[in-house]
Amino acid sequence: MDKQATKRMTMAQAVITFLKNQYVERDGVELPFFAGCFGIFGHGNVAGIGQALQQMPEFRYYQARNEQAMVHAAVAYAKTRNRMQTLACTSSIGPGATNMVTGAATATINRLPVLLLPGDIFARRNVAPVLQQLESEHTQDISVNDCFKPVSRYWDRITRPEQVLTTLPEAMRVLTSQVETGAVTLALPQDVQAEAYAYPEAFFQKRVWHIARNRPDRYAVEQAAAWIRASQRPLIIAGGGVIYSEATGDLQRFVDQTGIPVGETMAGKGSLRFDHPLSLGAMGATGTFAANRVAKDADLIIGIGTRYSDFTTASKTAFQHPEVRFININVAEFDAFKHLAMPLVGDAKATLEELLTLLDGYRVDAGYRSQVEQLHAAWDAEVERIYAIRNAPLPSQGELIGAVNELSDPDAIMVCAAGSLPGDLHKLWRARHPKNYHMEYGYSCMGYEIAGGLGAKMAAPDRDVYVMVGDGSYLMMNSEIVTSIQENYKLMIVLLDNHGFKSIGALSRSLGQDGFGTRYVYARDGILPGDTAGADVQVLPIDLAANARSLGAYVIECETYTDFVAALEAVRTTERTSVIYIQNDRYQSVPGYESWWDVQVAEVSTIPQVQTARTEWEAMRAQERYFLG
Ligand SMILES: Cc1ncc(C[n+]2csc(CCOP(=O)(O)OP(=O)(O)O)c2C)c(N)n1
Ligand SMILES: [Mg+2]
Repeated sequence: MDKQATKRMTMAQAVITFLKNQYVERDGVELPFFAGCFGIFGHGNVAGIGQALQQMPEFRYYQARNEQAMVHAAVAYAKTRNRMQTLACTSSIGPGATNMVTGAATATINRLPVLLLPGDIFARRNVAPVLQQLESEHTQDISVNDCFKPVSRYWDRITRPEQVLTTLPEAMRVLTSQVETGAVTLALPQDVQAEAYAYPEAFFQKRVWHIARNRPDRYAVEQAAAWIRASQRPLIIAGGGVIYSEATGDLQRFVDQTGIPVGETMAGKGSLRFDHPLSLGAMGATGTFAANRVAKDADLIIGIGTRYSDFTTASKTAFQHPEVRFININVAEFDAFKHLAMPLVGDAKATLEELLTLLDGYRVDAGYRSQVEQLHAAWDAEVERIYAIRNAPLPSQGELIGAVNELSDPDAIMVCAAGSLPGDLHKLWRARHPKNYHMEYGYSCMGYEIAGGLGAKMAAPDRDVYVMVGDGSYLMMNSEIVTSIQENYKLMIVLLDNHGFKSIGALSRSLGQDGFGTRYVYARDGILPGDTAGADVQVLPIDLAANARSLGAYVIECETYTDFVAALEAVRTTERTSVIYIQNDRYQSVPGYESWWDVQVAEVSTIPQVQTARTEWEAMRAQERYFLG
């Protein structure tokens, strides 16, 4: 190719042509990085990116219903593909753009790559203020797109067409970086999108971004091996990094050789099969008694690919051994150093390999191992007990989770994000492969579920995708049912209606606040009734099943557990997105297991229950620790 040759095209055409030619490679497997572009057109992108997409149908365009939802779908796509592939998202200016801000935060907090291309106001300014423009009295160099800055890992505004020559490579560096990845936002002024420039043709040649497996410092690995050999009660905490690094096979080898047990975070669940005898299941505030008991007395925590959220550490109360110390295997130095750990800054797979060779001959003490195996078995029996509850008249969430787990194909993906479901699923879901449990719990964003289900199904069309969603989340965002039907991606949506917020209701009661503002009922005398009102309330005339049907879904309404089981059988063979609607009990809960989550209670209050809750909170608060090595 003549390196000097140029081609005149619009900035938008240059962006799409470039994206189409970006590939990634890891372990010899090469993939196109972008699976296409989601979008909703308006005056801010229709004549720019919209025109380019129309002209280049080989870069697939997907028409979404809501900009936030399309970013969630792209996030879920990237999660399902272990960050090796994603989609771009194009929006108009103004509300179309700001609708993506929540999606950007979801991506960045979960460290999942998405490329956002919001339209922006005219760079040439003479026609300002344009429709939907936020005006400022002190500068013309601002637009609503500046809102993306804190929620993006890379942010840029393209005010001249040639700027993409330096910006797009930076965007790719960040998106494919296992450390820095998240939302990349390129604000594209609507006039500049349509301006032509003579771009060097070399810019558009196929480019393959190698995804490195960085290795940790040798001294640190040797120290870590020595720490492991010296420990009596080591525990691995497996986070999302194990799965994204595709290190689950290495983790199992490590566990089999050393006998060190594993607890799993929300993002890390599925790192080790649920039935491995050294699997302790979920770790932390939404954890199992098995993981939480072992964590409490562990003298060494080996965190792999975890950022130690408060749910994982039970707000720093999970680890009570007076001399507990940490080894953190993480691609990100930032996470590797948390809790003043021995930092193994590197890829999980590469690091586990190195560490394992240094642990030749090491095994945990037989007494410890047998204690772990007993806890594993006791936990399994607890799951069995909860799966077998048959609550009446309304079924319990635990038994419904059991039915979905047992009646779904073992290769399926279950998607969830917010409400009381994540805590129950973290404990109860029996993960049979690393993609079985798809939980967005970095941002726990209500509304992610159905949109995320679409992204997961697009990324894994051969797998069944089950979306588990509460009525609150369903009401917040059900729009992508329509997109799933338009694109023929069948979702199996399990809609659990408990007339409001079961999760925040229970939290509210635990704080002495009677579930105030968490029930979907009419106000009485201008006040929304709480839980002490019991059944003495006027319910709202809402029909969510009819709502789903109106969007084109095939809907099965259930009343009993038996109906639910029959519905799960029936949706296996339906042709399009199907919704199983069932009401469940607001009060029948899966218990917590010897853990805690810090939500600060009012220090002074006129309500006695709040004062009691405050006393309990103070006792738990006193158990929070600093880990100082
Ligand atoms: C966008 C967003 N807003 C608010 C919250 C806080 N929040 C967490 S769970 C929840 C209620 C969810 O209700 P529903 O989906 O019906 O699930 P349930 O709690 O009933 O299981 C709320 C409001 C959130 N996580 N996300
Ligand atoms: Mg609900």
